[in-house]
Amino acid sequence: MSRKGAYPFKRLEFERITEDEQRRRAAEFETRMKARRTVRHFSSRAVPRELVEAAIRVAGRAPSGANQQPWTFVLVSNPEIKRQIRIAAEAEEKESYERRMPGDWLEALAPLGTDWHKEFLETAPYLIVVFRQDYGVARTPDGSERKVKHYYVQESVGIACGFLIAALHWMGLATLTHTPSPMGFLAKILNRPPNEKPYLLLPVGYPADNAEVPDISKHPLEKIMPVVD
Ligand code: IYR
Repeated sequence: MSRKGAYPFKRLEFERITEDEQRRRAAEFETRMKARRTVRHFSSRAVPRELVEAAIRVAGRAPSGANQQPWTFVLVSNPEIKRQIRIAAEAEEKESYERRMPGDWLEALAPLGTDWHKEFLETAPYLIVVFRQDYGVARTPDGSERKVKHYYVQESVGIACGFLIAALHWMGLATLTHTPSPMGFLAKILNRPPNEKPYLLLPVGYPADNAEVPDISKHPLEKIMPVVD
């Protein structure tokens, strides 16, 4: 039976491990992931670029709707571009904090101590600016461009960002999930095509020596996992 345009299928490679090894890995991963914190105070200490590239390769392995991989990870280390991003982000954030955000939003954020100052956008050695591709662009044989519908874009890019953040943490790097609002300026500064919309701005680096984080907790399993046996 042949299906039009179908991929050839191959045997799944699946590593079988003992239950002891599964438990060991579960505990190791959980211990490491429990230690992940969003960091807002970065050191300017350089990060080997190969580490960030490895993490982005991992993100690019994420599952996506129809395997369309509707993401672009722009890697920024150029100080002048980081500066432009900081200036534009702070202008938007200042407006948001002082005028746009309703009282209940400001109240929800107050315990975290955030404000419109975004020094980390210049201090962190790398910014990964994640774009979602709302549609693809294919070239037709006559050389013109055709829009290709993408499916489950938000979900796919969200999953890829989860992979990215976990990979960076696993390799000993700190991240901040930053969403300056609105973020249209990122597409302009980074010269992205019209099918790409900013999704997440991820400063990457080492925490500053004196970095502090709010003493928050996460919901226990019982609260997030109702069981249906
Ligand atoms: N984008 C703003 C506000 C902000 C919003 C939420 I929801 C947060 O969890 C944290 C901050 C900022 O980055 O400050």
